[in-house]
Amino acid sequence: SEVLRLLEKYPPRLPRYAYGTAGFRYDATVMDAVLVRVAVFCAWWYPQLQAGNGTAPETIGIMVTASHNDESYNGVKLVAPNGEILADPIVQGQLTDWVNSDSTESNQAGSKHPIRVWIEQQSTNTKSPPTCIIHIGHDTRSHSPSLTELAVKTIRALGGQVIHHGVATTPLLHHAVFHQNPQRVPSMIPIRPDAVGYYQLLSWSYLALLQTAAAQDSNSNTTKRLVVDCACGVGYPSVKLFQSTLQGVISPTCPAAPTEFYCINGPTHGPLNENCGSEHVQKSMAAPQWYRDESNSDALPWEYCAAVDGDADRIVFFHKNSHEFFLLDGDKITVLICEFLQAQVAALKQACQEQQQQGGNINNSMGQLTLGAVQTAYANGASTKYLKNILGSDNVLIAKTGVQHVHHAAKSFDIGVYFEANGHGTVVFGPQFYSYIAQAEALFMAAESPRPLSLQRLRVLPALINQAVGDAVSDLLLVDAILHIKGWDLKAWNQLYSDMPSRMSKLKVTDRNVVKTNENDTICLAPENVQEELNAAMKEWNGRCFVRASGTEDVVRVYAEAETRDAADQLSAKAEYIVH
Ligand code: NG1
Ligand code: ZN
Repeated sequence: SEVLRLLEKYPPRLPRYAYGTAGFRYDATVMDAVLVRVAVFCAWWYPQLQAGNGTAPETIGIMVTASHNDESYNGVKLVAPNGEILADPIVQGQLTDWVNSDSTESNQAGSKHPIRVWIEQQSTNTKSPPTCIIHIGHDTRSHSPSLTELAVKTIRALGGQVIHHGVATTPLLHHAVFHQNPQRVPSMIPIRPDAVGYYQLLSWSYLALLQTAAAQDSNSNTTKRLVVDCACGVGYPSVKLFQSTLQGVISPTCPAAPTEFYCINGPTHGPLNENCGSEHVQKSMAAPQWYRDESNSDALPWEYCAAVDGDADRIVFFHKNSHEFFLLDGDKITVLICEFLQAQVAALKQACQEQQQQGGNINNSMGQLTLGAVQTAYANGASTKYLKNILGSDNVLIAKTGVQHVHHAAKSFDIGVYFEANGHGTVVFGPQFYSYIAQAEALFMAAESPRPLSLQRLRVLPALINQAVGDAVSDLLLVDAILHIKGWDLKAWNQLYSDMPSRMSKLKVTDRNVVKTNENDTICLAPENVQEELNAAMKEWNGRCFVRASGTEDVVRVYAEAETRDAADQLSAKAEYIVH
């Protein structure tokens, strides 16, 4: 069969492929075998996902990208049927097992891999209905189209249908899978599971949120310029498409947005993620190179800037002028969003109580909404302290590195805010949130009272925020709208708390996988004695440090923070020495 031929033509090129922090990610030259096998796996897995209750079929997604890594890498991320990152360890294990099975031959015991047996049983009759429906997209790397084509060919050879999004951001692909099931978010209008639906949803919800600021003050009719560094990747066309959709939505009744997004570093301007993009800005604490017109880079207004990564699922903000640079990372974004949400939830609660009192109808059946934040061990200690202060320490969790883990933990709250320090994050809303909002709506509607601003804001957030996955464009708009509502610039936001001095470094070691950590990366379990030595170092410099093997690069990462720059640097050096 065609599929067996593809498996033979693209044999595994590594002794073993490991499922990393966000799927498989390797040098692009060894990824062809992975794409063919991932595609087979999706076609095999798909029929097991169907509920069989007559509802619209679920779909899954394959995203070809190596995110923040340099151009030489490529990778594949899988979108689960609920639109989120594939997080099921059993499925990840099955997939890894299949990718590494030498699928052209029987194993020693003479039994074939069950997926190979399944392939052989597939009839060549590929007439309707399709055996599976799979969304596919890819980033702007030079090898992404051909790797994607391998997956497309494989799926079609198995009688599957491909919904091809071409060059897409990772969050757009998640949007498509998430909204394929129209019941996922309560919405008055159907949301299209494609790029058109994605940019429309962002446009109208962004404007709706901004409008709640106009109701507050009227002296805000000057346009701000927000420079968006797009890492020389797909974020560039994405922000531009958003802008053109936004222009189409603006009408006489709907005023123009107060911010102009000025994109720099598009796909043809320079090397992907090199000296630019969110990873560069966050890890080197420096403004990006401007590839278009370097000599003139001082001409750019660097006061209000953001940087996204190579597949536009992460974002950080920064400010630069002649004498200072400061970074607003994922931790600062978490704090900004949590403060905003907490204020809106409190205001809505009060407004509902007042409305009930006026109507002489006090009932407490609306309950309480829990607001929580999830971070990883890389979160700056000052941000964790600040969040615990405002949300209560039980509502701040530390999860294992990787959005699949952080996202899952955030779902334990009615409103769960999560960001990794590198800017990868979003907000998730649970069923209790939607029922609370519906009850509040009913309350004000019955009394024929106008909806309070807090309600107008909270009800639009689930549309603006991509609840499937971290989304740089959605986060960009959310942060901009919150700052606008608050009347803040980056300086005011940055002053919420001061980061503790920290240092993050990468170590090349012979085998990074000998470093094993506990369930949230904070304790090193192997090699023996490492944690003991780290404990002694932390005591000596009165700081915090941890080490872990990267799941996306061939390095061990070392993180250290302490009260002073000097202590953080020394603690970092000591930790590096310990794991070396
Ligand atoms: P690794 O390489 O496993 O540390 C990096 C990021 C993660 C996550 C993934 C996926 C850091 C320290 N690590 O993982 O937070 O974003 O990439 O892109 O930033
Ligand atoms: Zn990314």
